[in-house]
Amino acid sequence: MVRRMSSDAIQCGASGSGAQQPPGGPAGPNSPTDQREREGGVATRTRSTTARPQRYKVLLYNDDYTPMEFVVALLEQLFGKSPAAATQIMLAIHRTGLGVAGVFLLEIAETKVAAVHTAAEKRGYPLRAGLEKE
Ligand code: TYC
Repeated sequence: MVRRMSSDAIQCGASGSGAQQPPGGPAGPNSPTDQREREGGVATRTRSTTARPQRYKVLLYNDDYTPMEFVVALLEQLFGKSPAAATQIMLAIHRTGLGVAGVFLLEIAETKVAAVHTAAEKRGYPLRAGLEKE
């Protein structure tokens, strides 16, 4: 795919009369200067890869006091898990120490972590959540 990266475009300034000659002689019909003029004075580059925004795992950590039912309910309500998936994730956290509740763009992931902490604190539970780059 060829994509013009407008945010990467380099403005080359004046390209009409008064533009400087590049060192090494006058611009021929295929010189970079000539090409630039045909592209409206904006030098462009192409990329062969597509940028994908970084995603973050929201992790839940095990503790000895938060009730299993509360963790399952959070996974259903905040992370959209089915009752069966929420139970499996909760049990995996209980056995291994941590687990992935979901994967999100940074701002959303941060909001989820805050929501977990707010809900747990409201009930007096020590449940903790955190982020990890995907
Ligand atoms: N270990 C807790 C208990 O036995 C349950 C639990 C599971 C707590 C997952 C936190 O993220 C957690 N009640």
